Amino acid sequence: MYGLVNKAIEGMISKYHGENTWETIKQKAELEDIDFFIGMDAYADDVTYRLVSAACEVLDMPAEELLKAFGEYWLQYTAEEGYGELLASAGDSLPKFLDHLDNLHARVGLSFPQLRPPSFECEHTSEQSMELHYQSTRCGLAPMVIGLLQGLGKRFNVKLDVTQISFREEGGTHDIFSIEYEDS
Ligand code: 1MF
Repeated sequence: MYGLVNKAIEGMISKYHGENTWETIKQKAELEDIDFFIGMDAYADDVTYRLVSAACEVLDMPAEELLKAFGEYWLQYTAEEGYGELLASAGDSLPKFLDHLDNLHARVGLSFPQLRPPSFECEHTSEQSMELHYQSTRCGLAPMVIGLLQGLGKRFNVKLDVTQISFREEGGTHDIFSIEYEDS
């Protein structure tokens, strides 16, 4: 994944647990030789997975919880680190944003061809509900999507309820989330 993702993990851990904890985690992930991540460089996915699993061990947190927190953090982080306009251009409401996510990734992918964007497809079931189909080349990131959705709820000031109704891990073709939302 692009280094931006690893930088965001570093940002979240340093902010909430301090620099020393970050150094411990980096060492546990056997990444001590990397002085810093470069946002626009593509890294092996393995680097990110190792960081997540080392962080879970050091912080004594289940991976789902850490990934959820990271999903929420990602929106804040990218908004502040130069992608504010990109996010703003995807839409000014939860359903619009989700409808335009593939388009957002396509735009990033034009400049950064090593992007392996996930795909999000909305099936709008009412004014305030949808089923969201998430397809990714990567495994295990559904909890991060739940965090991303919670983060979008905060961004648009919308209360939402997310339930995962299909699990790729359990033999589903892909992950599906049922989302109910309400303007605040
Ligand atoms: O392949 C990748 O490197 C990659 C990196 C980040 C693919 C996707 C993403 C973003 N995505 C991460 C979780 C899903 C991963 C997967 O299933 O394979 C989050 C998608 C998302 C969902 C809901 C709401 C917002 C979301 O993201 C918005 C977004 C998406 C991409 C970027 C920024 C915001 C982005 C911008 C620049 C990038 C890489 C990603 O690369 C750079 C970095 C620095 C300088 C130049 C290019």
